[in-house]
Amino acid sequence: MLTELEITQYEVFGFVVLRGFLTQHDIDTLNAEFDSALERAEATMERASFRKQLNWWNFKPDTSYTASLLEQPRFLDKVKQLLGEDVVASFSASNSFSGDRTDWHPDTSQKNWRGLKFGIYLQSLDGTNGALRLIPGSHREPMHSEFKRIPLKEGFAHSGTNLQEDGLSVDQVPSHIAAVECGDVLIFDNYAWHGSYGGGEDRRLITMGYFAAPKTPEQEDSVRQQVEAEAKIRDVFPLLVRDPFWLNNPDSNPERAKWIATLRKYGFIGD
Ligand SMILES: O=C(O)CCC(=O)C(=O)O
Repeated sequence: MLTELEITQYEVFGFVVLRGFLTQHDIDTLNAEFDSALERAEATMERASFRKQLNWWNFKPDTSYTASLLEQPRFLDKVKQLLGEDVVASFSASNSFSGDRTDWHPDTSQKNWRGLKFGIYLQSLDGTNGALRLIPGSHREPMHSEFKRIPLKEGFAHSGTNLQEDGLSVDQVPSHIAAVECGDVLIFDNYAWHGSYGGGEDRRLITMGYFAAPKTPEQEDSVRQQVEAEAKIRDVFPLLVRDPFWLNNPDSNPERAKWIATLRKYGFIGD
């Protein structure tokens, strides 16, 4: 379980780092599955943009351990502490970055959305080689929207940025550098602005996305808009797919069955 201090950090800063969270078995298995899926991704698509990013979802049989983290209580219990009991797991993704930067962006600016992401880097990182940078407090207004006033030099998938040739480059923006050892796990709010700088070849990141099940019409709208956002990003990254292997739920996991029903209801999964 998260401590009171960890919950407070997440609430106030918009992120928290859990140190030494993974076992060596986790790290070895995640890397082995990553190797096999990376080969498929390299054969399927080009690395996108200056990020030189490959991005796929872990719902095929050869990444089943990675996907199973979504359901493991050591992750899920924490999500429930932060978002409430009724949550939905939306994706388990892997990223290989070979660019030296990721532009500043939040995962969403969609109003009435409540969601978070786990970030698992499969190597130790600091400010010199691509650790995630976050702007503390940018998950909340007014900072979240105020940040859009800053002219930025680089942009990729997020439309809400003020892109200008002479804007700030990633490393010129004041931020917290979330240095990690392999085995640490980050949790960050989907509204938090983040980026990275200094990365090398094949910098590996596994992410897991969860959101609070919508309770009001406004929240339902925001979830539907997220479906549209997901479809747009899939145009760039065609391997962001919920494979039938995961949807078939062979072990009849009750949490997964509930998530799939909600994902289907809002249109994340077609018929
Ligand atoms: O590590 C990076 O370069 C960026 C990761 C990121 O933007 C994300 O997971 O949303």
